[in-house]
Amino acid sequence: GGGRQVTITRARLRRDLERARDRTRTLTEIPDSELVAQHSPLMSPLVWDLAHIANQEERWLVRAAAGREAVRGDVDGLYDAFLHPRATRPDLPLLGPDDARRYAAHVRETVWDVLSSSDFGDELTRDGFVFAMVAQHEQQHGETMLATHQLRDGPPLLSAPDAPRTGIRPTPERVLIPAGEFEMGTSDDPWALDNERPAHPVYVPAFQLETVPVTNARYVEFIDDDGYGRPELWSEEGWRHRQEARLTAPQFWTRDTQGHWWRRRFGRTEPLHPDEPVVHVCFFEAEAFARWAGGRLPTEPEWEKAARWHAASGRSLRYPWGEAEPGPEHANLGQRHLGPAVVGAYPDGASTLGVQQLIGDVWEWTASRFEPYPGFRAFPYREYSEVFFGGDYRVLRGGSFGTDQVACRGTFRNWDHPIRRQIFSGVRLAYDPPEASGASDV
Ligand code: AVJ
Ligand code: FE
Repeated sequence: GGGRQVTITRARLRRDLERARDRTRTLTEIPDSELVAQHSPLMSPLVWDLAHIANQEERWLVRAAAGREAVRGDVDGLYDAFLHPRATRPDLPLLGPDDARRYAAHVRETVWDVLSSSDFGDELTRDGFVFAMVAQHEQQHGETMLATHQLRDGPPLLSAPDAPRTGIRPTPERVLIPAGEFEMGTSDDPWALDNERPAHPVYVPAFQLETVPVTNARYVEFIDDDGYGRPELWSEEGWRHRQEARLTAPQFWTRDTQGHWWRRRFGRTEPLHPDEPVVHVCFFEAEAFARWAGGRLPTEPEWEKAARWHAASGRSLRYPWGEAEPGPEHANLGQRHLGPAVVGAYPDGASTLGVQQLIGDVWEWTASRFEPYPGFRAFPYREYSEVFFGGDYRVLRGGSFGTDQVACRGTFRNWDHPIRRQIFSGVRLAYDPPEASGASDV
C-alpha cells in the first residue's frame, strides 16, 4: 500500500494497543491480594492474565515480527495456557504484581520501537495484522478479567456510568430473512483472525429472527412457567447438566421472600431490570428457553446473514449498520458501561433488515458447533482456533458490553463449552418461517 495507508494504520494500531493497556490497567489497579487470589476455579488469578498478556505480546511482536531478543525468555512456560489449566495457575511461581507490571511496560516500550520500524512487509505484519492480533488478544483477556471481577466476592472495585435505561422496543418483533446465498466470513478484512476466513458463499433457508435479545422479564416468565422443571424443554444432555448443577435461574440471580428477583453485578446487588437482555445463561438454558418460547437458537450462518447481509447490494457488511467504526450510538461495547443496555436502546445500530443489538450488550449463543470454514488455514498459530475445532464448543456471536470494538465485528467468532455461563452470554431467538398456505402439495 501507499505511504498514507501505512501512516493511518500505524497511528490506529498505536491507539488500539494503548486502549487495550488502559483497559488492563483499569482491571488490575486493585490491591495485590485481589490480584493474586483465585476468585473462581474457572478463572486465572488476574496477575496471571497480566503477565500472559505481556508474554504473548513479546512472543509475537518482539520475537516473531521483529526477530529481536526475548525480553524474558525464562517465563514462557508459566504463561503458556496449554501447559497449565486455569485451576492450577495459582500454584505456579508466577511473577508478582509489580514484576508483572514492569514486564508488561518493558515489552510495550520495545513494541513502540518495533511498530515504528516495521515495514509491514511480510505475511505476519501486512496491514499491521500481528499488531492488531495482539491488541485483540489483550482485549479478549480484558473481557476474561472482567468476568473474573464478576465472580469475585466483596465490595465493588469497578464502576462506570449506567448503560442506557430507555429504549424503544422496535416493531415488528420479528423479521423475515429471505432464503438465499450470502457471503459468510471474510478474505479481505485485514485484521480478521484465522477462524473468520476465508469468505465463502452459504445458502441460508428463510427464517425469522427477533429484533432484540431476550429480556429478563421474558426469562422470568420461563422460570415461573416451571421452565427449569420440565425435561421436555431441554436436550437430554442439557437436562442432565441442569440436574447435576442444580440450575434454577441465571447465574448471579436471587429471589427474595416476596418473590422479587435481584442480581449481583460487580459487587452490587440490584433489582433485576425487566427490559435488560438476560445475561449469564449457558447454552443449555438458552436452548430450553428457546423451546419454551416456541422458537430456537439461530445457526451461525443465520446469525451472520442477519448481521451482515445487505439486501440492496447483495454484499456482506462489516457491521449491521454498515462499514462505520462502532460508536456509542451504535452499540454497547468496550466496558463503557458495566452491564447491558435495555432493549431498543441502539436504533442507530440496527441492521438493514431492522435487527437491533446484534453487536454489543450480550454475546448470543448460536446452535452451531465451532468448526473451520472451507479452506481454513491456521494462522499464525494452531492454538488460537484449530485445536478447538471438533471439541464440545458452541459458537457465540456479536460481543458484549465487555468486548472492545477491536475484537468485535460481524465476522467475529467466539466459542465456549455449552455449560459455561460466567461469560456475558444471552439469547436471541430464531424461528422457522410461517408455513406458506398451500405448502401441503410439496
Ligand atoms: C476466543 C475468547 C475463546 O479466551 O479462550 C485468549 C481468546 N485465545 N487467549 C479465550 C484467547 C488465547 C479465547 N476465546
Ligand atoms: Fe491468551
